[in-house]
Amino acid sequence: SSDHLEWWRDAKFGMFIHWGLYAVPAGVYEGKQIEGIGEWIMQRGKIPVAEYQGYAKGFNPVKYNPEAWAELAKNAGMKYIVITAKHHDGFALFPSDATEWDIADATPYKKDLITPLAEAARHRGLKFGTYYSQAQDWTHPGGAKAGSKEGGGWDDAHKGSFDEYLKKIAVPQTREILTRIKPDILWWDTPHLMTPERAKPLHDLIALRPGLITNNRLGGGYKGDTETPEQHIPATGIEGRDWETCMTMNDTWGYKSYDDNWKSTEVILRNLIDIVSKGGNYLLNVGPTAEGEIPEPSIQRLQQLGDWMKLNGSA
Ligand code: FUL
Repeated sequence: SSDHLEWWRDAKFGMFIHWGLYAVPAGVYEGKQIEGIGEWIMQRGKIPVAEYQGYAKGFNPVKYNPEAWAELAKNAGMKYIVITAKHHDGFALFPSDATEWDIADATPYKKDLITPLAEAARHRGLKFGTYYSQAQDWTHPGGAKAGSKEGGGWDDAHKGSFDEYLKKIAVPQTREILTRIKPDILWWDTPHLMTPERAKPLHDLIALRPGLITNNRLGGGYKGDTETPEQHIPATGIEGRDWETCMTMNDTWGYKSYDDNWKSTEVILRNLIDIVSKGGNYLLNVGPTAEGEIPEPSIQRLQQLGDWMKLNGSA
């Protein structure tokens, strides 16, 4: 049954949050601006694992205010939030028993970043989702790396078995997320090296959360509930499938200090109207800083969207 999608179909508009250690270098490595999306800086800059791990010591988001983030989303007319619980750098923003490469063990901040946001969202009647990079992991041995063969990478520390990585990291962490954070949405990503056999143990965990909505990025032939066009709007929607276009407000998901290529509020609003008129959802991204602040240009745009919503009776 697809009844569990009812709230999601009504929701139309959500906030995507790409937050992680990549906000520390914020697009600059060894004094050079690294091209491309900010959360890929480790791969783009071929940063050695030990060196990248050093960013954890500089990740102390003392200005993090989950209540304010949830309030910002709510006032913009958004009905759900999806945040990176672990992106491709392998770093968990929640305390994980499967690794020391997490907020609790590797940073001066030490406290869970995910559950407080889940609570702040739910307190306001918003649904809550977690993004989880199940295949790519550029820190734990054996994790997949786009552009590298199985077991390969740019650092000897990467060597290892992908199957072992799945067993020791991806499966236990997915279980932790589903049993402790209890999200309404699980947003898989980049299914490199995934096969039906490798995807099945992850897919089987979905049963731990009745009603969980998953996307089409697990791999191994699993289609999930939703299609996920990225940075584009399908010309005529997607026939016979639920879908959600995810988009950035500038040119990066993760924070980059010098990306000022902001879309105007008008463009963002037109995208929302275009998507909703074609039957899709719009998952609009913000990339907070390492101190825990959503960039001011994003806040402004979200507030202006909220003003429009109020004028038009939708928030
Ligand atoms: C992509 C990822 O590789 C990007 O970093 C980002 O998370 C985007 C939403 O999905 O495939």
